[in-house]
Amino acid sequence: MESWVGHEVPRLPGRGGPLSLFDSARQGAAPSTPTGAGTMYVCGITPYDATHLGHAATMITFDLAQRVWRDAGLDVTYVQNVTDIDDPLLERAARDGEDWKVLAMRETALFREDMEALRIIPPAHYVGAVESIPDIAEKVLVLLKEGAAYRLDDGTGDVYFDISAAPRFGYESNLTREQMLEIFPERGGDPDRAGKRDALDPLLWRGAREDEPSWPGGDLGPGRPGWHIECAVIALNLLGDRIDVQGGGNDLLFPHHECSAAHAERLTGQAPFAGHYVHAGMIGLDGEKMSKSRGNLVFVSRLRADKVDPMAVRLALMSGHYRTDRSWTDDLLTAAQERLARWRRAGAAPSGPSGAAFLAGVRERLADDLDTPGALALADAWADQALAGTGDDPEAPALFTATVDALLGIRL
Ligand code: 5CA
Ligand code: ZN
Repeated sequence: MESWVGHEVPRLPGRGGPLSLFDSARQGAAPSTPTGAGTMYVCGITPYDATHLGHAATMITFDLAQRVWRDAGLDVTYVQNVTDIDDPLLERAARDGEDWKVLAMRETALFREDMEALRIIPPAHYVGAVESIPDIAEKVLVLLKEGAAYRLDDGTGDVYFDISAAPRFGYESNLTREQMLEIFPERGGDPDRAGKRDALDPLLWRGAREDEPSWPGGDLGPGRPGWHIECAVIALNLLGDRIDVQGGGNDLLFPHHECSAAHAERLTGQAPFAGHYVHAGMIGLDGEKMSKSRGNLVFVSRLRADKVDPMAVRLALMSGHYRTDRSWTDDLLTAAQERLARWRRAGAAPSGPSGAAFLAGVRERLADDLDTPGALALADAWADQALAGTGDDPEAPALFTATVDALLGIRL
């Protein structure tokens, strides 16, 4: 499907270094791209509600990764999905008496606008689950034929993945079976479904139900795809058998990314599916995770309608480290608005301290697992000095402005 419109990214002098990223599988940081190209797949929205600040923070995280890779001279291919058919979408549409397709189209359009306003570099491929159904059905059939999947014999046509076909199962999330069993039903899993071989086996294909949309699945029979196979197939088709980064919020650590990796690895015979599994922290409100089910959401579009500068929203979300679960507060936004105004004044100063040193410092901070608090502190220090009239580099304000634009995505 259509992506959103990007902005020009200023070219900076020289090159940044390799990006070290925390990988959930290794439980430690490691260089993210050994080769001259970078491939990244990020789990996008299920479009049954507007983009909230949690979605925005996760998208900003992977936007930063893409910016750092590009600055290091890498050729980047970034893919993001839209889960435009799944239970939550159908449930919301039914609750509101709306056509699920109309709901998905409207919220996806709003997401695109939000991403543009936040200056997120668009993915090369923005892909819906629905448009991927023929590819997904084909891969589910392969898993069935190879004995890695099985059909329930209750007449539903539902097909499950057999996790015993994934000997490494658990390597990505590093959870015990007890922990997995606890989390699985909270995140869409159905451990108690009768007829499953293992309680943790995930759904690959849901056979057609009378009151639900379905698509022809060839030899699979009509139905619709499971969630984890959606992301595995889209990533494999567009990025190849091994990707550098599989990204999303830390709510996807298990079962989503564990199962996607298990599906992909079984299909390709290669492991690991991703060089890095990267997880952004949850954004909460007043100490609780921001989520549709809790209803404690702050929407990007609401802030935009209230004339809040999207650059201040972006700065506020970057003031904490991406891996930290953190809360959105009014104070955070106010501080970001003040910081943005100060940076703008500093960027318009006649001179400042060395722009080259500032650029090198920001590159170094971001290459270290996207240390945005460190990068923002360097920009604050540079701005303080420029506004105090210390530093006599007349080129520095322009380089300061270009650096925060290219590397932090903040347009002054
Ligand atoms: N469509 C699936 C992924 S394939 C999904 O999780 N959709 S979502 O709309 O629930 O979330 C979209 C992205 O935002 C995911 O990467 C998710 O991990 C992330 N996300 C959701 N809630 C939050 C939050 N409160 N804070 C940070 N990131 C979040
Ligand atoms: Zn996903």
